[in-house]
Amino acid sequence: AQVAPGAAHVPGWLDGARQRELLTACRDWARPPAGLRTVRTPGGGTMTARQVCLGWHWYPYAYARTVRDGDGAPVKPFPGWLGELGRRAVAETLGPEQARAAAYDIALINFYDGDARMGMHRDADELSGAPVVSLSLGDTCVFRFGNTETRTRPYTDVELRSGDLFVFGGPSRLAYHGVPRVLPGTAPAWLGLTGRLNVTLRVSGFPD
Ligand code: MD3
Ligand code: FE
Repeated sequence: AQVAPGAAHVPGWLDGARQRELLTACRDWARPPAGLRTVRTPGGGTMTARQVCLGWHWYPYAYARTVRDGDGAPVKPFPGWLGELGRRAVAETLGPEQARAAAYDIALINFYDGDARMGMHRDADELSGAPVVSLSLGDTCVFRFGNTETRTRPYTDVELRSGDLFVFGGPSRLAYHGVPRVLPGTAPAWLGLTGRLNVTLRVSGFPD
Protein backbone atom coordinates (compact mmCIF):
# COMPACT_ATOMS: atom_id res chain seq x y z
CA ALA A 1 0.00 0.00 0.00
CA GLN A 2 1.24 3.50 -0.89
CA VAL A 3 1.52 5.48 2.38
CA ALA A 4 2.92 8.72 0.89
CA PRO A 5 4.49 9.63 -2.47
CA GLY A 6 7.38 7.17 -2.97
CA ALA A 7 6.62 5.28 0.25
CA ALA A 8 5.18 1.76 0.19
CA HIS A 9 4.26 -0.66 3.02
CA VAL A 10 3.86 -4.37 2.24
CA PRO A 11 2.70 -6.31 5.33
CA GLY A 12 4.04 -9.87 5.54
CA TRP A 13 6.41 -9.51 2.56
CA LEU A 14 8.82 -12.05 4.09
CA ASP A 15 7.28 -15.48 4.71
CA GLY A 16 8.12 -17.43 7.88
CA ALA A 17 11.07 -19.29 6.34
CA ARG A 18 12.63 -16.05 5.03
CA GLN A 19 12.13 -14.38 8.41
CA ARG A 20 13.98 -17.21 10.16
CA GLU A 21 16.81 -17.07 7.61
CA LEU A 22 17.20 -13.32 7.98
CA LEU A 23 17.14 -13.58 11.78
CA THR A 24 19.84 -16.27 11.73
CA ALA A 25 22.00 -14.05 9.50
CA CYS A 26 21.46 -11.02 11.80
CA ARG A 27 22.50 -13.03 14.87
CA ASP A 28 25.65 -14.06 13.05
CA TRP A 29 26.44 -10.45 12.03
CA ALA A 30 25.86 -9.32 15.63
CA ARG A 31 28.86 -11.36 16.83
CA PRO A 32 32.25 -9.70 17.31
CA PRO A 33 34.45 -8.42 15.77
CA ALA A 34 32.56 -5.44 14.32
CA GLY A 35 29.40 -6.79 16.02
CA LEU A 36 26.48 -5.27 17.88
CA ARG A 37 27.33 -2.01 19.66
CA THR A 38 25.74 0.86 21.56
CA VAL A 39 25.76 4.10 19.57
CA ARG A 40 26.67 7.32 21.38
CA THR A 41 25.77 10.68 19.86
CA PRO A 42 28.19 13.65 19.91
CA GLY A 43 25.88 15.47 22.36
CA GLY A 44 26.47 12.75 24.98
CA GLY A 45 23.27 10.81 24.34
CA THR A 46 22.94 7.05 23.94
CA MET A 47 20.76 5.41 21.33
CA THR A 48 18.52 2.79 22.95
CA ALA A 49 18.46 0.56 19.86
CA ARG A 50 21.78 -1.28 19.49
CA GLN A 51 23.24 -1.55 16.00
CA VAL A 52 25.46 -3.53 13.66
CA CYS A 53 26.47 -2.36 10.17
CA LEU A 54 27.45 -4.18 6.96
CA GLY A 55 29.37 -2.68 4.03
CA TRP A 56 29.88 0.77 5.54
CA HIS A 57 29.94 1.54 9.25
CA TRP A 58 27.60 4.33 10.35
CA TYR A 59 28.47 6.46 13.35
CA PRO A 60 26.85 9.80 14.18
CA TYR A 61 26.87 11.33 11.58
CA ALA A 62 29.15 9.80 8.92
CA TYR A 63 30.26 6.50 7.37
CA ALA A 64 33.60 4.68 7.56
CA ARG A 65 35.06 1.26 6.62
CA THR A 66 36.04 0.46 10.21
CA VAL A 67 34.15 0.58 13.52
CA ARG A 68 35.31 4.08 14.49
CA ASP A 69 33.19 4.19 17.66
CA GLY A 70 33.73 0.59 18.78
CA ASP A 71 36.36 -2.15 18.48
CA GLY A 72 38.03 -0.57 15.44
CA ALA A 73 37.60 -3.73 13.35
CA PRO A 74 36.90 -3.64 9.60
CA VAL A 75 33.16 -3.53 8.91
CA LYS A 76 31.65 -6.86 7.79
CA PRO A 77 31.04 -7.22 4.04
CA PHE A 78 27.66 -6.48 2.51
CA PRO A 79 26.46 -9.79 1.01
CA GLY A 80 25.27 -9.94 -2.59
CA TRP A 81 22.07 -11.82 -1.71
CA LEU A 82 20.97 -8.97 0.57
CA GLY A 83 21.41 -6.48 -2.28
CA GLU A 84 19.32 -8.71 -4.55
CA LEU A 85 16.59 -8.87 -1.89
CA GLY A 86 16.61 -5.05 -1.73
CA ARG A 87 16.35 -4.67 -5.50
CA ARG A 88 13.46 -7.12 -5.62
CA ALA A 89 11.71 -5.12 -2.87
CA VAL A 90 12.07 -1.92 -4.90
CA ALA A 91 11.03 -3.58 -8.18
CA GLU A 92 7.84 -4.94 -6.58
CA THR A 93 6.86 -1.63 -4.94
CA LEU A 94 8.24 1.27 -7.00
CA GLY A 95 8.89 -0.55 -10.30
CA PRO A 96 11.82 -1.97 -12.30
CA GLU A 97 13.17 1.45 -13.36
CA GLN A 98 13.84 2.46 -9.74
CA ALA A 99 15.30 -0.97 -8.93
CA ARG A 100 17.85 -0.84 -11.76
CA ALA A 101 19.74 2.07 -10.13
CA ALA A 102 19.62 0.62 -6.60
CA ALA A 103 23.06 -0.96 -6.00
CA TYR A 104 22.73 -1.58 -2.26
CA ASP A 105 26.02 -1.47 -0.36
CA ILE A 106 25.00 -0.64 3.26
CA ALA A 107 22.88 -2.49 5.81
CA LEU A 108 22.13 -0.97 9.22
CA ILE A 109 20.59 -3.49 11.61
CA ASN A 110 18.91 -2.12 14.74
CA PHE A 111 18.01 -4.35 17.73
CA TYR A 112 15.23 -3.04 19.98
CA ASP A 113 14.31 -4.40 23.40
CA GLY A 114 10.93 -3.51 24.92
CA ASP A 115 12.10 -0.09 26.15
CA ALA A 116 14.02 0.94 23.04
CA ARG A 117 12.83 3.67 20.71
CA MET A 118 14.19 5.91 18.01
CA GLY A 119 13.60 9.66 17.99
CA MET A 120 12.42 11.56 14.93
CA HIS A 121 15.29 12.04 12.47
CA ARG A 122 16.18 12.15 8.79
CA ASP A 123 18.65 9.81 7.08
CA ALA A 124 20.87 12.23 5.20
CA ASP A 125 24.39 10.80 5.59
CA GLU A 126 24.23 8.92 2.27
CA LEU A 127 25.10 10.66 -1.02
CA SER A 128 22.66 8.61 -3.08
CA GLY A 129 18.95 9.34 -3.28
CA ALA A 130 18.13 5.69 -4.00
CA PRO A 131 15.19 4.27 -2.01
CA VAL A 132 15.80 2.91 1.52
CA VAL A 133 14.44 -0.60 2.09
CA SER A 134 13.31 -1.54 5.62
CA LEU A 135 12.58 -5.10 6.84
CA SER A 136 11.15 -5.76 10.31
CA LEU A 137 11.40 -8.91 12.46
CA GLY A 138 10.02 -9.79 15.89
CA ASP A 139 7.85 -7.51 18.03
CA THR A 140 5.46 -5.07 16.38
CA CYS A 141 6.43 -1.40 16.66
CA VAL A 142 4.73 1.91 16.13
CA PHE A 143 6.56 3.55 13.22
CA ARG A 144 6.03 7.31 12.87
CA PHE A 145 6.26 8.59 9.34
CA GLY A 146 6.50 12.37 9.26
CA ASN A 147 7.09 15.14 6.74
CA THR A 148 10.18 16.64 5.09
CA GLU A 149 9.99 20.03 6.84
CA THR A 150 9.79 19.45 10.61
CA ARG A 151 10.23 16.65 13.13
CA THR A 152 6.72 17.39 14.43
CA ARG A 153 3.18 16.96 13.08
CA PRO A 154 1.80 16.19 10.60
CA TYR A 155 2.80 12.54 10.80
CA THR A 156 1.21 9.13 10.29
CA ASP A 157 1.64 6.27 12.75
CA VAL A 158 1.86 2.80 11.18
CA GLU A 159 2.33 -0.54 12.97
CA LEU A 160 5.25 -2.53 11.55
CA ARG A 161 5.04 -6.28 12.19
CA SER A 162 7.39 -9.19 11.74
CA GLY A 163 7.94 -9.78 8.00
CA ASP A 164 6.82 -6.31 6.88
CA LEU A 165 8.58 -4.41 4.11
CA PHE A 166 8.70 -0.62 3.91
CA VAL A 167 10.30 1.21 0.99
CA PHE A 168 11.13 4.92 1.12
CA GLY A 169 11.87 6.53 -2.23
CA GLY A 170 11.27 9.81 -4.04
CA PRO A 171 10.09 12.63 -1.77
CA SER A 172 9.77 10.20 1.19
CA ARG A 173 13.51 9.47 1.18
CA LEU A 174 14.24 12.59 3.25
CA ALA A 175 11.14 12.53 5.45
CA TYR A 176 11.48 12.64 9.23
CA HIS A 177 10.67 9.30 10.87
CA GLY A 178 11.08 7.44 14.14
CA VAL A 179 9.96 4.55 16.33
CA PRO A 180 8.05 5.93 19.37
CA ARG A 181 7.48 2.45 20.82
CA VAL A 182 7.83 -1.29 20.58
CA LEU A 183 4.91 -3.51 21.69
CA PRO A 184 6.55 -6.19 23.88
CA GLY A 185 5.46 -9.81 23.49
CA THR A 186 3.96 -9.37 20.01
CA ALA A 187 6.60 -11.32 18.04
CA PRO A 188 5.37 -14.55 16.44
CA ALA A 189 6.23 -17.41 18.84
CA TRP A 190 7.77 -19.57 16.06
CA LEU A 191 10.43 -16.93 15.30
CA GLY A 192 12.18 -17.22 18.66
CA LEU A 193 13.04 -13.52 18.96
CA THR A 194 12.44 -11.39 22.04
CA GLY A 195 12.23 -7.75 21.00
CA ARG A 196 12.41 -6.22 17.54
CA LEU A 197 14.98 -6.09 14.82
CA ASN A 198 15.01 -3.83 11.75
CA VAL A 199 17.26 -4.16 8.71
CA THR A 200 17.61 -1.11 6.45
CA LEU A 201 19.32 -1.34 3.08
CA ARG A 202 20.85 1.81 1.58
CA VAL A 203 22.95 2.96 -1.35
CA SER A 204 25.90 4.99 -0.14
CA GLY A 205 26.87 6.78 -3.33
CA PHE A 206 30.47 6.67 -2.03
CA PRO A 207 33.40 5.61 -4.20
CA ASP A 208 34.80 2.15 -3.36
C1 MD3 B 1 12.35 6.75 6.02
N1 MD3 B 1 15.20 2.77 11.50
O1 MD3 B 1 17.78 2.93 10.75
S1 MD3 B 1 12.71 1.71 9.81
C2 MD3 B 1 17.10 3.97 10.67
O2 MD3 B 1 12.73 0.70 12.66
C3 MD3 B 1 15.69 3.94 11.10
O3 MD3 B 1 14.85 0.75 13.07
C4 MD3 B 1 13.89 2.62 12.05
O4 MD3 B 1 15.05 4.94 11.06
C5 MD3 B 1 13.81 1.25 12.62
O5 MD3 B 1 17.53 5.05 10.24
C6 MD3 B 1 12.81 2.89 11.09
C7 MD3 B 1 11.98 2.69 8.61
C8 MD3 B 1 12.87 3.68 7.91
C9 MD3 B 1 14.21 3.49 7.71
C10 MD3 B 1 14.95 4.40 6.95
C11 MD3 B 1 14.34 5.49 6.39
C12 MD3 B 1 12.27 4.77 7.38
C13 MD3 B 1 12.99 5.68 6.60
C14 MD3 B 1 15.03 6.42 5.56
C15 MD3 B 1 14.37 7.47 4.98
C16 MD3 B 1 13.03 7.65 5.21
FE1 FE C 1 16.14 6.43 9.90
